[in-house]
Amino acid sequence: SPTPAVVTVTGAAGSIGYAALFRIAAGAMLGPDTPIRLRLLEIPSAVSAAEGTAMELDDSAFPLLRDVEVHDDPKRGFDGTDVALLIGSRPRSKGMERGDLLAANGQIFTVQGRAINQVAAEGVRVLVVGNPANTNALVAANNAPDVPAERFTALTRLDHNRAIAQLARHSGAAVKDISRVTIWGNHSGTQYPDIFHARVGDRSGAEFAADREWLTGDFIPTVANRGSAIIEARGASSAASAANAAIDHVHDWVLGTPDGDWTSVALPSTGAYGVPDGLVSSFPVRSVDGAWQVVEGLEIDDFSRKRIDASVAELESERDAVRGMGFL
Ligand code: NAX
Repeated sequence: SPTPAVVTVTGAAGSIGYAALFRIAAGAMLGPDTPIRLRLLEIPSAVSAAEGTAMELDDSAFPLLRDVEVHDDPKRGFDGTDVALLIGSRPRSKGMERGDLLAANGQIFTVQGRAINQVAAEGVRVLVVGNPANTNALVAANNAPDVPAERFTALTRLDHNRAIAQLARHSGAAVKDISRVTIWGNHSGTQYPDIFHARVGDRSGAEFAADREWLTGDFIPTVANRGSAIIEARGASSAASAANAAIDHVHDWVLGTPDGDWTSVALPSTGAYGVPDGLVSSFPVRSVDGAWQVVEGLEIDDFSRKRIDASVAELESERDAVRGMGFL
């Protein structure tokens, strides 16, 4: 029978963790043939809550679930991990400045990057969900010098899925008939959801993009500000949709993107599309033999270029800030 995969989830007692763990244990992330060993990593004050979740995981009697451990020590939580979902991070509290937020998270992702470097499995794949996700992934990758940088990614799949949903609603096409949407840049308000290369049923996304009033007045801001709209409506931030996107991300990374399509992933740039080397920025990517490949050669017009550059500039300023604090 296939070797079990060790999956570590940080922030396991939080909302996204709770929404993700049961689906991971049910096989939604690594497929119906891969047994799962779960490692829940939390801070000490949330270990008891994580243990409650572990009890519920037991009580679900998932056939694929081999065992569940709860830890508050990253060296134990990441021991032998094949897939690490870094969901826990320090949220922005009232009166907290951006610099304080980057510093608090710089600390967390330095410690976790080092632990992954020391104890994770050889082929470890890392997905950072906790915000600021791109820059947290950059810090973790830089603190794991023995792990290839491309194994560190950040989540923009939720933005990608939101873009598909908005395009489906606007065009009347079914979600399954929409492909080749791209999120560029940072998982933040500056992200650029690009539909110029998309397929929408048998039409081209560029046809829809030609309606600039809809594109700039509705589509782009709706996708980029969707997180705030969810908080406004629910009184809590996106949880199940974020968990779903994290599962989609790892699923496609391990099992491949569908033929003829691509997805969006934030990963360390190797210079494609003029994005400075090393920045963890979102690109159009395909998963080939278990590794991400940036889709090359897409034509980027001035409209898109300006928006990609603005988001990349924000990533550079976040990088400069964490570098100034000594995390890189
Ligand atoms: P919650 O506050 O419900 O849960 C976070 C959990 O992380 C808590 O249980 C906390 O104890 C734990 N935690 C904090 N520091 C930790 C550490 N050093 N090690 C282990 N665990 C730690 O937040 P939730 O709604 O689950 O959101 C989690 C993160 O996802 C937030 O940073 C949020 O901003 C981010 N998001 C990212 C999204 C994306 O698309 N990239 C979308 C959804 C979400 O906003």
